[in-house]
Amino acid sequence: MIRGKFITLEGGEGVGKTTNMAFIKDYLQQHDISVVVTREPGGTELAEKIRKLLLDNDSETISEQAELLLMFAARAQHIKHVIEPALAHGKWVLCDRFTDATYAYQGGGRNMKISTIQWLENLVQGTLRPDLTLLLDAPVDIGIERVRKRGAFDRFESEKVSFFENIRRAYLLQAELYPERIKLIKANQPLPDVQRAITDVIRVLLGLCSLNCPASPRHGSVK
Ligand code: Z5A
Repeated sequence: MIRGKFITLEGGEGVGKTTNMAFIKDYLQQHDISVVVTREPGGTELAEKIRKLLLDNDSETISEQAELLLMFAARAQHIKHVIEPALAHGKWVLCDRFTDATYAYQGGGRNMKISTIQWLENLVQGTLRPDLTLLLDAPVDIGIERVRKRGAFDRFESEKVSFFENIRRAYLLQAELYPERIKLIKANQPLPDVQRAITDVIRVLLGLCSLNCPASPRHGSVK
């Protein structure tokens, strides 16, 4: 059995991750790929309970260390019960956020030590890393405005603008560190253009296009 591919979607608030998950799933299915769609924190019964603890606004103050450990506790469960079994059965896994979000939110946003995050990443994931990460990037004010229209804010969404600026910077640094894996998609363009840029990247992973025929320059969105 050929192992499946692991694709993650990343980015700050309101950049369009949820919107584009459905699009990518449909695109892969059109190419006869069996896809498991999931998210972090979450993806299993226990991990979804941890998600609720992390996002709820009304619980006691969660310390930065507890937040980091809860993220990885949920991830350990998710990997063991959903991600690894699916990949081992040849399915592709499409996940809304993964460990790059930890580097961005807990590292960039909460100032947790990167070496601690790396240590936990190695402990919990072993050698598991995404095959492809699509990083949807837009200026912070655009994402916040989109989320604001939606109404009630969760615990993360209630943070100050500087928190989100730090997260964006941390995400862009991840993209610089791992250019082979993380592909930057400009998310502040009309949705059809975002989706064309996403398709261009996924076509390479599908082997429909070689690395020598990247996205056409008019999209200007693929590193
Ligand atoms: N978190 C963490 O701290 N550490 C970790 O390790 C992990 C996560 C894994 C989970 O929330 C929270 O957990 C998250 C980080 C933290 N922080 N927060 N908040 P989440 O996964 O639900 O993340 P989110 O950022 O809150 O999701 P979101 O607000 O739903 O954003 P989105 O999924 O990227 O956007 P969307 O719902 O697809 O789109 C937002 C709106 O914009 C919607 O009305 C769309 O129709 C519209 N949209 C989308 N694209 C476009 C374009 N191109 N043009 C115009 N309008 C658009």
